[in-house]
Amino acid sequence: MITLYSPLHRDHAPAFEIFRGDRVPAFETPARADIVEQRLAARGHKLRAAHVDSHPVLAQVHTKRYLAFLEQAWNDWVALDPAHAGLQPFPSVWPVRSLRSDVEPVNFTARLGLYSMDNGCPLVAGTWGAAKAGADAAASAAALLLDGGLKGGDAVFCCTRPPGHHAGADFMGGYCFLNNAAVAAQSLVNGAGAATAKGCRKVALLDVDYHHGNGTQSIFYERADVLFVSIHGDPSTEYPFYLGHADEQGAGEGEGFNLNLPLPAGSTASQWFAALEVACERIACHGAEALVVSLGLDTFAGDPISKFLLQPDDFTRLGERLGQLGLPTIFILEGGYAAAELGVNAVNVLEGFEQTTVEEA
Ligand code: OKP
Ligand code: ZN
Repeated sequence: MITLYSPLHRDHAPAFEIFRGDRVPAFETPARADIVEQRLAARGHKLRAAHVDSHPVLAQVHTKRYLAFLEQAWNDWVALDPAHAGLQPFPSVWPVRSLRSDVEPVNFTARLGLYSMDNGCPLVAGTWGAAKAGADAAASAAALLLDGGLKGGDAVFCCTRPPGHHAGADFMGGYCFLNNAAVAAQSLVNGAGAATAKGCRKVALLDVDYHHGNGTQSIFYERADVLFVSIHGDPSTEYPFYLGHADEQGAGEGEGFNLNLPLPAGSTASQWFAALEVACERIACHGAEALVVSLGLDTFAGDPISKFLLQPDDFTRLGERLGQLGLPTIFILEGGYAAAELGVNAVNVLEGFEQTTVEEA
């Protein structure tokens, strides 16, 4: 399987995050992508660099003012005081109900709050570069599938971080800055790549991260061309708390094109695979010409911040089931914080997928 990778991810290396009011080492670390990369290399998978600039697609899935803020955020922060170069900015004020979000303040921390859903996105000098490299990989993955004629079973894996699925059109959140899965889906619709490569009329986006992909859901909520399906921890008790319930089914033209399958914290592999069956049936019904998978591996039983009970073999089984859909597929790395096991678990999904499609060909 083609894997897209850039070492720029390492420049996003926050020293700490805020957890229970305290500073703790960041869970979302460069080691994550490096461990996946090492496992890929050990299994003989080849790495490639992205070849498409995601800028035009980013402007379709994110707002202009959010992109402008994010690209300049570190410079603005350090311009306030040279001592800021050694500090991670965090928001401390947010425009919740009754406050205005249409007027962008001048104050840096107020702007950071305007463009954040939580305090879970530590910013460093290399954040924009790492996030942009992830978006470029997503756009490139779509171009590769389109250039290949959207053949069933063709797949590209984006071995990128930070993750993206919590990032909405105009906000960061939950370690996410740019929504890579949305960039991939939108690129497939656009028909990037060769002049002859027509875009997809229908795309399915499956999010298997433990945490609901609120950003991705919200970006496509009123669209029928991109079906969003997610299996995740029940937001009544699990992050991101304020989205991801089963009654969110889409709106306007998108009515019926959003499917949330929340499961209680502590759910077993058999419960999880029952939900996957429902997800796959919905995706098959959609008549999608391509699939984007937000591949979070934090459903693993050993994950330090999540509460599902999947084992390494279950990830192979996940890949096999996705392979049976017979669709050209983009896998995008999202969460997964048991770093030592992340390589095996991620590559198990990819190899499960490849085995299945090879047998069917
Ligand atoms: C990201 B992904 C705030 C920390 C909040 C929430 C978990 C984010 C998970 N101090 N962290 O979906 O794996
Ligand atoms: Zn997650």
